[in-house]
Amino acid sequence: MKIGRIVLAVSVIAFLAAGVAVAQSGGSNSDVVKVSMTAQQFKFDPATVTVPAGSTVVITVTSKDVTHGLAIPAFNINERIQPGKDTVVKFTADKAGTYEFHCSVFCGSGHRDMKGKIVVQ
Ligand SMILES: [Cu+2]
Repeated sequence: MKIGRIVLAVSVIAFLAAGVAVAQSGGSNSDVVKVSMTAQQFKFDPATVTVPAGSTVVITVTSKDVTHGLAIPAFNINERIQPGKDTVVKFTADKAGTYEFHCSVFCGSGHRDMKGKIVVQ
């Protein structure tokens, strides 16, 4: 019965290895949503960002003209967006719903209308 034991041992090891591989691939990559965004007078592009609930959202935003701000109050985000420079904003979309984001640095006559939304579903 030696061969039977060896086969059993090999299949247990293969099973464990497969389990580890699944855990690694499911753990970190699949739930990260990366978004490239631009800010300019007087809009964000994209103005609507839709992400799955529970995902980690990484927004890289740059300004095409003057200094703007990116504020997402629901997720405690408020960053200055400098022209020509990438600013990275990161948060966990841990609650379903629609949340406003807006420009938080006065940038001209249309500043008040410079907003968008994060849709977590
Ligand atoms: Cu503004």
